[in-house]
Parts: sequence; C-alpha cells; structure tokens
Amino acid sequence: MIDVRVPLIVFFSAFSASIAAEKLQISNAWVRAMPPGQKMTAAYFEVHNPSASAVSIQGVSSSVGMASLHETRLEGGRSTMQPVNTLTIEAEGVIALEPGGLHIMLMGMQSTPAEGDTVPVCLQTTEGESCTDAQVRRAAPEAKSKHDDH
Ligand SMILES: [Cu+2]
Repeated sequence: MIDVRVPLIVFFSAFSASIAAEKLQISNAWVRAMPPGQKMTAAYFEVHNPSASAVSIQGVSSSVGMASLHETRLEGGRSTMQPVNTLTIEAEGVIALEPGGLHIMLMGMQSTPAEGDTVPVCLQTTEGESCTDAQVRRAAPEAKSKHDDH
C-alpha cells in the first residue's frame, strides 16, 4: 500500500502547485472600430482564471495609447463610467468585459486602427502579465454562450 500512496501524494501536490501559478487567459478580445480622428475607444474580452486561487487585475496597458479599466453603470437613468482599480477573478472564474459593463478604456490614441487590425492589450495581475491581440471590429463577436440562451 505505501508504495502506491507515496507517488500519488507527490503527484497531486505538484499538480496543484502548477495550477496555482497559472496566469489569466484572455479570449474573444475585440476593440470597437472608431471613426477617423476619434482618439478613444474601448476593448472587451473574456478573462478566465484557470488557477486554484483568486487572481487580481491591478493595471492594464496598451502600446497604442493610455489604457484604464472602467465600468459603465446606470445611475438615475444616466450611463456613467467609473475607474476600477482592482478586479478580482475568483479561482476558476470567468469575467466578461462587454459593452454596458466592464471595459478597457483606450485614450489618447496616436492613430486610428482599421477594422480587422489588432490592438495589443495587457493586464498586470498578481500572477504576472497576461496579454492578447484584440481585433478591431464594429460590433461584438457572437459569443458561443449566447447561443445557449435560445
Ligand atoms: Cu470607459
């Protein structure tokens, strides 16, 4: 019995340690296409925490301009945006940044990316940096989860 148990314990502790160190995974990233001359837009994506402990986003960045994490809220029938300093994603949790809610605000952009271009977006987190290339589009890509609503 002992010969069997010892390697199993070693295997499981090594497994959980490697999961805990995993970075956030970003998917379906897109940036709203902007008219020529406009210097700001927003980026959206889904972010998945594959690890066994919570991971917090403490900052965001992009090489195309100034980036900050915002949340759109309805207050008294008016839509307002507020900065979000820290966004925590629970262990094995998923958070969606989407129009009308959380988003990455991109401001002071030097150029207007064309539809189909990609814009790099990075998240600074408690587990290091996670980056993605967000696709410039007019509207949100249809998410698979939306089909499940029908
Ligand atoms: Cu905003």
